Amino acid sequence: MAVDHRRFLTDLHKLREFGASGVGKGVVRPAYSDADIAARQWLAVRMAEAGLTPQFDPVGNLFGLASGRSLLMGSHSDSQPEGGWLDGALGVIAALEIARSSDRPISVVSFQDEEGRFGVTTGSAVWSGGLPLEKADVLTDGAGVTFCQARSTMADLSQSFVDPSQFSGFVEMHIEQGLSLDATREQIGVVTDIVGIRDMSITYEGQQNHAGTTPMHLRRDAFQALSVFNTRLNERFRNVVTPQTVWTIGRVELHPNASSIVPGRVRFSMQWRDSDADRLVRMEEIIRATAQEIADELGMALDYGPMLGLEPVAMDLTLRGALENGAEQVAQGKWRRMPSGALHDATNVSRLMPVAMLFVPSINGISHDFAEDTAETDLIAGLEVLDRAMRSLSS
Ligand code: HGY
Ligand code: MN
Ligand code: MN
Repeated sequence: MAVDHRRFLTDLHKLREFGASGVGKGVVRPAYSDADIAARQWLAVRMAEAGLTPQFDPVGNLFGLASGRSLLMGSHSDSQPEGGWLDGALGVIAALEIARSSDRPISVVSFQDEEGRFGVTTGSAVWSGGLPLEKADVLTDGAGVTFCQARSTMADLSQSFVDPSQFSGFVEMHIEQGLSLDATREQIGVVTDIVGIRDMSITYEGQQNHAGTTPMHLRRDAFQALSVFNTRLNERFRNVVTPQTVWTIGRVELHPNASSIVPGRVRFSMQWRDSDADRLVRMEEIIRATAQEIADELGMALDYGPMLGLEPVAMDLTLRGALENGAEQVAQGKWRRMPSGALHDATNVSRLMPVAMLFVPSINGISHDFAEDTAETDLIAGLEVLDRAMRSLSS
């Protein structure tokens, strides 16, 4: 049976209704929010209608299982706090459409908390054995809710994890979330490898005090510590990084966050990514040394949260070859091989089985923003590539 473009697009738009932000096509569907859980329940019904057996695992990863040995396809359906409608959702709905139309058994998955409300790709990290459940359970979100508390709000969770040995491999379709394909008007990217990441929180504790009466030279101002840290880190990284290396302080909690109080405490996220595992280690050494130096200079107590991370991984050559053949048939002269600078569940799944990934363009390279979008013709081209690849694998 051929893939049904209309049914695929209709389901993609239907999934967007869960947590639709009201701004453009954006969604607000963080892991374990009411919108996320409702979307997963809707997906479970769609899986059952496709002849798959839906199963929620103990952390809320949703599998739609084909009987017997199958190829697993999918991605995630949770979003960033301000997310786009395609990040993750595209891979899940494309997988559903392939499962409905393919002659070979295809299972579908929507992993939980890929966007890292609690960790880094938490649901697939736990399922793949990369993150023990007891360690995941004590991770907290920005508001102090634990992963254990959040997952216990989901009903219908199975007591056991899905056995990965029933799957022969994993294929994930995703938007690129960068500028490469859009800039050159190419339609398809076949992923060669996915970068590695480290992520942890850093806390400086100084002395909270009155902003009018505390002389500058006596202050132990936590915001000043963060400010100096950021500037010095950027200088120190210069000799170590490449143009592809990235690092981000994306969340800052300043306490008590009031204009007439010298801030006594700051907790902030420190994340860095690179395709070279050794460089990730070197960067960590610089971060820790710089943070300690500033703590000593400014009289701050320094504390670190748990270090989370994923190593860089290469895609499986056989599955990748099938995607390349599909790309050549659907988008001749308009596709390329490329690395992924964003993280994906495929990194975790590669611990268990061969994995491969396919990208379609992101308009203006924008993602993790309500403005994220992709041309409909490119969404369909991606689905067609997947379909051709699956057919060539079964023959
Ligand atoms: O952050 C990432 O790369 C992914 O979108 N969670
Ligand atoms: Mn994603
Ligand atoms: Mn994302």
